[in-house]
Amino acid sequence: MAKRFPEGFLWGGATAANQLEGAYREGGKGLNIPDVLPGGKVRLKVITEPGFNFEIDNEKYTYPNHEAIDFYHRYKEDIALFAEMGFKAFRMSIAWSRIFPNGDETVPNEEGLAFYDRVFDELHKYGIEPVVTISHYEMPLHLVKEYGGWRDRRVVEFFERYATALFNRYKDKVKYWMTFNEINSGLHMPIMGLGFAIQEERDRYQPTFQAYHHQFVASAKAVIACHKIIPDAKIGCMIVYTPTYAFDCNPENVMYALQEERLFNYFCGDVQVRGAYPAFMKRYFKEHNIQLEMEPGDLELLKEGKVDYVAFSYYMSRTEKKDKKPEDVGEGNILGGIKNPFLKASEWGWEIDPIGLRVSLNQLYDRYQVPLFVVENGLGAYDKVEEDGSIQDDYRIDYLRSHIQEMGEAIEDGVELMGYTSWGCIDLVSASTGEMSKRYGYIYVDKHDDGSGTLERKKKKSFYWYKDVIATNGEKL
Ligand code: BGP
Repeated sequence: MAKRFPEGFLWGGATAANQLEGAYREGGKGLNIPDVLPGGKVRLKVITEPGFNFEIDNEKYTYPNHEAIDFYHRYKEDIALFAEMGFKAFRMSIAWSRIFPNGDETVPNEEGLAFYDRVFDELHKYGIEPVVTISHYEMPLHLVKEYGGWRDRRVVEFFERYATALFNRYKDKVKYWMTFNEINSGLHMPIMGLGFAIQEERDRYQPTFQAYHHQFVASAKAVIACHKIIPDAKIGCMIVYTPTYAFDCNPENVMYALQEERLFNYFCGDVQVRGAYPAFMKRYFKEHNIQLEMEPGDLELLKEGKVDYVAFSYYMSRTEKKDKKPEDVGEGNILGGIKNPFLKASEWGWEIDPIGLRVSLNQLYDRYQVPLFVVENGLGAYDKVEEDGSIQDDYRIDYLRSHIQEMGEAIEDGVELMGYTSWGCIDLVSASTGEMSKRYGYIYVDKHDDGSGTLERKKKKSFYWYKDVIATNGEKL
């Protein structure tokens, strides 16, 4: 039995500029990180392992996100489809390199700003609230090459300028903001989150946490600017949350799981929500010989720039034990967790755990006591277009239904939940594979891994299902 979702609950879908816009050299846009990340098997290696050098090698690799699904030219058609499903909210990101093509300019690119004006206007035409991520894995490439990404303190100022330009321009159009997408993912994928490619394993310590400090200061400055420029806006942090279970009741494993959970799930959120470094990081910094360089006033800024809500993505849980062997690790468990015998996994090995979403919502709310927003969740799957043109994605409906049910339970538990924007509401390029065939959408896009396809949009079975879910405010699942 579905639970009643609150009035005004923000049902919708989520996307990111670099995964759907395409038009990667149009409108004055500069190159950014995903523009040079190849698609295919090599992608996961490039984003997680040391040694990537950010040089484009068009001969050797494919770059499906250069055209992506061409939202840049087709946003009107796509937004009309979102409106048909009854979306109340649409999560999207702004490509930093459309606004500041190199990242270190002082004057924003008018063509880039105008593009997002058109998108916001189109959304508002249908009463859809834009929910905007300021930076979703797409730092301008120039900042990466010239400054070493977030390792360089000067980037804080560039980001502040960028965020402030957005607040000033869109203050009447956007009331929901997020600073950095999945900020904690930089611990595993520094290229995507922190804008630098680690060259050796040891870079995962001093440079990584220095880069994090800069991001925290930048986030705090953006929060302060947002509150000043748009007093009725809400601005959140955004983390990838994977509740971490101990494999068994052996206290060694319980402690290990707790440590992993604190570092991955809570370190970033604690700084952004509570406005201070958590006590447990002191020991971690000491043990890994990390000495953060701070400027006077940084700690006060963190305190002042606390976020209004916690947004998070939820795809899977993680199971840990202290002395794990390589063969214990589940295939596709990108965070290195071990296989959970109680769970089935997606075709990419992501373990499906709807109750884990209820656990996450309760844990986050217990810890922070601020409104929560599920801004990503969904099933990546291969879809088949039947001869009659239909796409019967019952597996996706099952996944989403069970997760929405658990959200209802969490609301009953007392959690304050603002909304739900499922990931990839329209098929788009996958972040981890760089390909099209890992699909999440309610809307199918005729585009394939080799770049072929008409880009035609088709409604899947889940399109009609989600439309009913929204129309009944989550009553009919
Ligand atoms: C999150 C990212 C998204 C997204 C999603 C699904 O980590 O914020 O950008 O793509 O995961 O991941 P994937 O595309 O790798 O299946």
